[in-house]
Amino acid sequence: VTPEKVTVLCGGLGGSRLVDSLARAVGAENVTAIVNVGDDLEFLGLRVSPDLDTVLYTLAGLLDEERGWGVRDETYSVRATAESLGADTWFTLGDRDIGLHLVRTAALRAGDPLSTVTARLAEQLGVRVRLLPATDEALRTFVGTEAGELDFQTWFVRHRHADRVLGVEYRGEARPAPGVLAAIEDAEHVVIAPSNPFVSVGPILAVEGVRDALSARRVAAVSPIIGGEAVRGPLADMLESLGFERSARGVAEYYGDLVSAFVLDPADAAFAADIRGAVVAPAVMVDPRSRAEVGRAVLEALR
Ligand code: FO1
Repeated sequence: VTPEKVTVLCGGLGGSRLVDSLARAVGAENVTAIVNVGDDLEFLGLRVSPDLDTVLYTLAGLLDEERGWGVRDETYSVRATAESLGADTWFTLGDRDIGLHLVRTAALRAGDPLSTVTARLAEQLGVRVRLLPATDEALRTFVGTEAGELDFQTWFVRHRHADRVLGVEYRGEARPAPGVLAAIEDAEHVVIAPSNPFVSVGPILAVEGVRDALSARRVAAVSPIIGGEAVRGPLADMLESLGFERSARGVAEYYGDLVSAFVLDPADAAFAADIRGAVVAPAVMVDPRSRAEVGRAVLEALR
């Protein structure tokens, strides 16, 4: 039997849960995740890739599930020292997490591309899903707000995403990382994870050649909105402020022709008639035990 190869476009928490669920359904070695890097930042000299790390930590069983980012059982000695020395520590880095950022930052400074560094980190953590940053180049997400334009993490963490988002922009001429386009072209199934379309999936779609590669494939998206609300994060408000309906239908409208199957939670079954390729299946993956089931349902919808 030929195993089914699946490629997933994803951001952090929602994305990592779908990747985990698909890995449970078809085997980790058959799953490739193309991950957003538009949220990446340099903080206290360290290069942090929050979405890559959320996927890594989820698959390695290390994620702080309650918070949805970082490592569980963390300590914060480094942060306390930095603060006592006058550093501004608005972005929280735990000691264990910092260990990973040190290794990544050193390798990048030595000239290794992010994709190579990520593959090595995955191997060290025993993660068998193939993780590809969407690009090895600098692609950064900025949001336009009434308080002016802010880089993603300043808006999201420092301002606690309180400012209404009036526009989103991806900066940088980013070419796809090695393997990204082939992973879209060669997979049996291509899935857009239930991640924020504007700030998690949008930056991946902005990478050169990705939209074209996708438009040659049948692509399925899993709704990040359940019953009119995001499982977590500011997506529902963003849909509204960016001119879309605050619903799964609003997300389907954003993707438009790019997507030919759209997985909706039973709570949103009423929208099915208005959405091209709508498939109703349970989409909640908070509980790790229910995840294999969601992965199987998504694949069933695609077959
Ligand atoms: N989110 C927060 O709300 N506050 C933080 O201090 C914070 C630190 C942080 C450190 C490492 C990391 O991988 C993620 C971190 N996040 C934090 C989450 C992150 O800002 C967002 O969840 C993602 O970028 C959105 O996908």
